Amino acid sequence: MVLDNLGGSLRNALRKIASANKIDKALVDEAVREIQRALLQADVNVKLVMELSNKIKERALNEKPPAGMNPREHVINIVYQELINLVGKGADIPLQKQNIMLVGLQGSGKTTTAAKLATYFQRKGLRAAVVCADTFRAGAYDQVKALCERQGIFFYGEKGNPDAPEVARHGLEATKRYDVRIVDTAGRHALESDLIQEMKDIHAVVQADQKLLVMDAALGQQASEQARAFNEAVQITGVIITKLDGTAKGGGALSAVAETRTSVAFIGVGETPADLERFEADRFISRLLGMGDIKTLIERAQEVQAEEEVDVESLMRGKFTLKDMYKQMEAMNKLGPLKQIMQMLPLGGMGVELSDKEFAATKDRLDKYRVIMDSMTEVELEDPKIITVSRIKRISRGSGTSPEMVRELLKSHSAMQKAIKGMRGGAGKMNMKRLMKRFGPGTKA
Ligand SMILES: Nc1nc2c(ncn2[C@@H]2O[C@H](COP(=O)(O)OP(=O)(O)O)[C@@H](O)[C@H]2O)c(=O)[nH]1
Ligand SMILES: [Mg+2]
Repeated sequence: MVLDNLGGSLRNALRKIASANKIDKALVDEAVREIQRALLQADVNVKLVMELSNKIKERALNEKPPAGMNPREHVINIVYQELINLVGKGADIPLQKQNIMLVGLQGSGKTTTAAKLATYFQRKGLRAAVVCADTFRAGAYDQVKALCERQGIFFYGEKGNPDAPEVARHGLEATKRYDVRIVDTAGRHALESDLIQEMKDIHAVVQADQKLLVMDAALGQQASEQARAFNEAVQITGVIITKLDGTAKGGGALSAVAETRTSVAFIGVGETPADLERFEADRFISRLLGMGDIKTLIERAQEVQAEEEVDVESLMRGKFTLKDMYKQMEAMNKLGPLKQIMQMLPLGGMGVELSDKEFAATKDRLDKYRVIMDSMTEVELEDPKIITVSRIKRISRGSGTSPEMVRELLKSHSAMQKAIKGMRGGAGKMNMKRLMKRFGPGTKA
């Protein structure tokens, strides 16, 4: 979708954090600078950008990562959370009987949105109708008529009557039987006092439960002024940002929402009545960052990491058996479906990303190891040192692999075992991924 540029630049900043060896002030400053640049280019208001940057810096440098989250994931999570705070929680539009009034400048997408909203509520099982209270623009009535008739939506309008509040009153009477009544109003090319007065007059008649400001995503800094004016006139209860399917930047409208302390209710993502989406901050930001559902990813990463970390001291006291190694490799491979996070988080902090090929190779290797290990006795699995040349032959024959494969498995094991033994007692925990990467076959040690 839109905001492609913004998303791209933000992703770059996150990737920088993800591939950092160490999270320190210099790195956070650099990443925040990049985020700032991205947001400013997308027309997000300077003041908001500064507030966001300060919060990210402050939290990234002072907050301790929660258990199970490494410092990189922690900082990425902070950026994600603060971006969600910036766009705010979505406005709550309940599925119930209500009157909705749409306000906004001409061309912002009110009439199109009226038909979209009616369609939305009808799909949810509510009876919806549109009242055309735009008596300003010549073609307004015909546009509503065409849009609604195509969708089988009941609409009311009076061609030729210039009294907008009166048309609104008649319209409400004519649509009494409907659950959700959507009143479409006129706009002007600019904010003018007669427009504001008209909004107030219509509002006095309609007494709408929801007063939604429709704003074009292409609006830059002037979005805030508009939002303030409409908010003062009718106390808007939410914002609909339209044309987010285009090349618009969206940041102006988002800033207006933040500044007027309202929230986004829906986003328009196309010209047809189906192109309306409920706005959910976390989904919106996840999508912007191209991470699918980042929350799930971070949760999964935490789980996997917990499994990966082995207690080195107990390993040094006890034995590191072939089974232990297999378990570790299996844990590592669980990350497989989480390709997205793998792309972001370099393995074991070594700045090495696993390619598709390497993934497939690890999976292959795991499958082979499983077969080989199935052909070993319990004693051999517990203490691979006893595996002699003749045993290797037997195991390779039994598993339908080659003696080389068996030797490769044993070599990996002994390399990892040595590394573990070589660790000082104080190490506590270590990251197995790093070891796997270094000592796994097929990679240069
Ligand atoms: N691409 C796109 N076009 C939209 C969207 N919403 C409205 N439009 C177009 O914007 C133009 C103005 O819309 P309209 O509903 O007449 O605006 P109004 O003057 O506020 O009633 C029309 O050509 C619509 O088709 C949207 O979400 N995406
Ligand atoms: Mg209109």
